[in-house]
Amino acid sequence: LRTAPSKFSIKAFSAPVLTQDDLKKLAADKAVEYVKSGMVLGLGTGSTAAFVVDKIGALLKSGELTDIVGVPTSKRTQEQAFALGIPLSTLDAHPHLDLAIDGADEVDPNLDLVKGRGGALLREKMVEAASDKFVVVVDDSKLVAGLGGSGLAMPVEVVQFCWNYNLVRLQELFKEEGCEAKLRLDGNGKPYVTDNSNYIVDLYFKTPIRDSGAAGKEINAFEGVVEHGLFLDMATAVIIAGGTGVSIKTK
Ligand code: ABF
Repeated sequence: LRTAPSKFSIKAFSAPVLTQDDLKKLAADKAVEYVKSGMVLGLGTGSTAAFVVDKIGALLKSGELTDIVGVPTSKRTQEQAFALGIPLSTLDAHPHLDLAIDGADEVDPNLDLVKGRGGALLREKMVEAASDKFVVVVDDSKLVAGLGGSGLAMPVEVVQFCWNYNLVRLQELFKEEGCEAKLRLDGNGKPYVTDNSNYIVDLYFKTPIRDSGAAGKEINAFEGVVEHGLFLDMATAVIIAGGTGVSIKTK
């Protein structure tokens, strides 16, 4: 009997295990395919959006993209983009954006979102609402059946003045969902202060929000509430990276 040459032997192998960061990067790379030279771009915040900003910086450096203007959604992103040499602007100078790409904390089957666990919800909402297209990049851990259903926070940005007054009102508003409202703290146990010098009240629900459209309006009707983390009817497409690959959901 002759044995087959080793180059024809069959070797058992296992598929590489993708980390959460690998998945985020896969989604980010896919989203950057939507970016074309000459665009005014909303630059998101968070670990997934940071991969997008890195990639745009690299493509500008290699010359594959030219003439890009970025509008950052946080001071963090502004610093990252500046360091990468991405030309930056503001909504004042560019009130109309071609495309925004950002992460999310929860995505429901209607492509409605919870955002803002990274603390940048106000600027994110302003920039993304001003964009023709808003592409969301997530790994599949962010998918939920109903918003507020992950057991993690739904943030509300409030003015510092009498923040506890609004915390109590918000908790009361969602008492049927078993809401617990907490002031967000920073790493030193002090109130977390947003880029806009406000505080954040995080809402934790025992059951998903029943009517997120009504909830968003009721939250914003509270004097002293600046913005909430429900991003409803805003996403054009959601790019989801999971163990089986990347999928794109559109409305
Ligand atoms: C931003 O970053 C936020 O709106 C959201 O809170 C967060 C998601 O972060 P990550 O991509 O790190 O999970 O997009």
